[in-house]
Amino acid sequence: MTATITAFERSPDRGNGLARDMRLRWAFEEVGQPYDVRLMSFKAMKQPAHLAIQPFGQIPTYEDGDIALFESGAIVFHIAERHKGLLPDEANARARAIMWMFAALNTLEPPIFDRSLVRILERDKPWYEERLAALGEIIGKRLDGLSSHLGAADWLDRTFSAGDLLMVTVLRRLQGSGMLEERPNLAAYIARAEARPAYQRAFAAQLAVFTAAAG
Ligand code: GTB
Repeated sequence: MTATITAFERSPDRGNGLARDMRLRWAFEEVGQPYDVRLMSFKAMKQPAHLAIQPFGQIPTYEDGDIALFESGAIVFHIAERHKGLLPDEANARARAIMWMFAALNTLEPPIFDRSLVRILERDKPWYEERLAALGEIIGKRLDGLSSHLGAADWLDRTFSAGDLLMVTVLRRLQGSGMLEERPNLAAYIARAEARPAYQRAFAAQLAVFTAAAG
């Protein structure tokens, strides 16, 4: 059976691959599994049928036979557990890959996502500059830790894993901020991931949705 995911019918990021369905699309491509996509309007995302699967009225979701999931990290993990290609077989290496999945979503993503929200929602507030600077400082420290760990390696723990996949989708939100350029090994890490054929296919698929909607 082919899994179905949900995605924005018209992504506010204009096909830049920043919406979180990109993580699922990329994971499916890495493990060589087909997937279907149900495109959703903002209105449909808040209707009972979708809320029954995603209680917060968001995308993405995943449905396959008798299982329905939300939370992009949980879904990537589910895909990675069911198919080879995103988690090592060796137990310790697998645990470390899962650790990096959590690091991406728990340690890096919160301040990076907050920064995006502040830039969109709080630009006219008196605290805007101060808040942005404070978040920039927190993010900088996290990036420094990540950059030191990565060093000259290609991936966070020897071979590409779901940890890298999630980390790169989180870091891409900082493109254009200057923070990645200040840490060239992180910029190169993202470029290396974006050059993967699976990434390219996933990116093209989500961009095609935006292009068709913009028509
Ligand atoms: N923790 C959840 C997960 O990882 O699945 C978060 C899901 C989530 O934030 N979904 C967003 C959503 O549905 C889309 S991805 N938002 C609509 C709503 O809450 O009503 C986040 C996102 C949105 C927009 C951009 N963008 O424009 O660049 C990027 C990412």
